[in-house]
Amino acid sequence: MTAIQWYPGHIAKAIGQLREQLQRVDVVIEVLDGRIPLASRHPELQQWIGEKPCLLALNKVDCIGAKDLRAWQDWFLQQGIPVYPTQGQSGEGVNHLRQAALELGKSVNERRKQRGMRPRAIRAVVVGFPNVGKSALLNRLLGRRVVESAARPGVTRQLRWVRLGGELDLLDSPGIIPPVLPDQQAAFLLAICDDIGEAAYRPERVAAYFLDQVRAVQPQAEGILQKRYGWSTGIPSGEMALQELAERQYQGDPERAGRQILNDYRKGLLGSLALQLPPDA
Ligand SMILES: Nc1nc2c(ncn2[C@@H]2O[C@H](COP(=O)(O)OP(=O)(O)OP(=O)(O)O)[C@@H](O)[C@H]2O)c(=O)[nH]1
Ligand SMILES: [Mg+2]
Repeated sequence: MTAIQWYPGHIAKAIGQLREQLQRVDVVIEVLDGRIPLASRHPELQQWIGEKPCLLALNKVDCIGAKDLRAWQDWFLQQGIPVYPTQGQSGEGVNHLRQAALELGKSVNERRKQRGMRPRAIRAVVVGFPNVGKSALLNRLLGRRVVESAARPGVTRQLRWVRLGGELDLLDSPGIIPPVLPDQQAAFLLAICDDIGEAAYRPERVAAYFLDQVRAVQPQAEGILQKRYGWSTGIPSGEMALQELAERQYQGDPERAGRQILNDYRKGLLGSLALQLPPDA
């Protein structure tokens, strides 16, 4: 069984540049995929950031249920981490995030004032795993479409400062991911959510994992899946369900069946389904 690993060259390069730029920023905005908040949190980022103020944007929250969102907000609060639910597409929650970033960066200008210097724009970097919606959020924070944002991982390839002469300067950065993914369950979740390149996995295996995961964390959604894919009740595993669907509708090709299911989920056609719940929920 081959493990899921994905570490394209542009990411290795981006990490070096990002760590350099981190010295120059006032505030770090880490963007998480709201469907899989823990699997999409970069394990080394906190260490790189050091004492810099950091806030979390829990993005794509339109893709999860209201109850699960509340549970995540409570959980992060318990950890003492400020978290801001956002929707990069509609812009929902972005004003709160902007205010929080400005508030966290405020001390910069207080210090400058004491030294008789003029205030400058607060510098914030938007970081996170690939395809979690960093560029979409950045465009929303700025109020216009400045950087490219599209539905596949690896769209942003270069770090780019966007200065509009206002109170906030923003640095867009390519999605980053650790060189190895030791937690393969998390790697499967990243694959389901299209947060790593599709060359790194077999869609049929990832789709089968998805079906098992939905059954484990969102059992109420099983009826929706059965209806949509014509399954009878009691198919014991995601793999068998996928095989059955492949034979019935895809000329025995589980890869095509798997792709269909993953696309349906990513487009929200299966409903709002978080795939990770807070550890104690
Ligand atoms: N449903 C939903 N989709 C979103 C949201 N925010 C962004 N997207 C979509 O997610 C996809 C990825 O968005 P990008 O802004 O390119 O993500 P990124 O993190 O910059 O990706 P890379 O540059 O590849 O690392 C796009 O199709 C966006 O429209 C959101 O809140 N909800
Ligand atoms: Mg981007």
